[in-house]
Amino acid sequence: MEKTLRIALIGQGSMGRAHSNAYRQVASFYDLPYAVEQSILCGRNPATLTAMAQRWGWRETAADWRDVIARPDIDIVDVAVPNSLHAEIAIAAAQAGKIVFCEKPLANSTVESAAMRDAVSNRPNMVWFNYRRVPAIQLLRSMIDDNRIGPIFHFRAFYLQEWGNDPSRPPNWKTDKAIAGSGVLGDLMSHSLDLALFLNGPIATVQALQRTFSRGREIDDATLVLARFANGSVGTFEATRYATGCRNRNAIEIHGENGAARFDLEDMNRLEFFDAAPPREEQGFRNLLVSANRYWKPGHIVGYEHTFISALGDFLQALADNEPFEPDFESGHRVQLVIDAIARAASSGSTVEVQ
Ligand code: SOE
Repeated sequence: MEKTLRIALIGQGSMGRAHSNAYRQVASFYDLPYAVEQSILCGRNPATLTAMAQRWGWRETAADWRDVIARPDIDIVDVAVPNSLHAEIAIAAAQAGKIVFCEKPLANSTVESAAMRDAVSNRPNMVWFNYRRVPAIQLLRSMIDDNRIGPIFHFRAFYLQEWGNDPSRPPNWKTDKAIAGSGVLGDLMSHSLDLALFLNGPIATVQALQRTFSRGREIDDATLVLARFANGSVGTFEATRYATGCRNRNAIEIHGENGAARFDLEDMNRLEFFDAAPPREEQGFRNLLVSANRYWKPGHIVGYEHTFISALGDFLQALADNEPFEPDFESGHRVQLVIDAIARAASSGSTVEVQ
């Protein structure tokens, strides 16, 4: 029998839109024993809240998240507000017995992320590291599992945006350290770190350099990291909002004994793969068009929004099957431990072990 899961989304920003779209679309692409009901959209800007609720299919609006969490007719609380509010809302939602979703980075400190992880320990939960659900990343993961690339020598990730240097852009909470916790380290590099842990396993130590280019800001506009993975491979990570010309260049490159792979979100339906097996003269990178058959016919490409639909759909499928799901708050906490080590490495100038 189909059960209805009633959602409350806390947050009316761009992630609120991406999540709303996923709630609207998921039943069209996944056969689930659940109906998803978009019950309440909660936000603090009354001037735009009603219009957003109407446009994205929310039944009701609310101004105070505490009222929403207290309601017995809500099953899932989705936290998509600025980072400094994640812990309080997510923990309260878990204590109220809800299923909890939270945007990334999970928290602004490892103390918060550990408390969040503990609070949801007996509740289904998810952190929206949506890029794990890019079909090319899923293919890459299965190729790594099949030993097509490893043993891995190098893991290289860069997440490059340019808007930090745009004077016409109004200041927002992402550049306010008290709210965002960090700059590109939490906002952009958290994605690269989650992909690194997903694809190449735990990170043992880090060295780091951070730079603030804009006068008056306290957050890192650029973060660079040298990492040693537990499996013996080495990693380099770069995240910046000052990469002139790069809109959203979230890329990874991996080199191993058996092959290599390259991925760039700006061309997200492609995975470049190099197979080291053939004779050297016949070797070369192949550019694979990767498509997700769940959505359309082969070769009919997908976009950014599908990564959120897939995260939600896979979560609901795991819930129905009583299977574990990742990325969960534990995954978010593990990323937070690396973020914390990077921040300490940058301020001390020394090599720091990841806890
Ligand atoms: C920042 O510009 C941002 O929106 C991040 O917050 C998202 O996590 C990333 O996916 C795209 O860029």
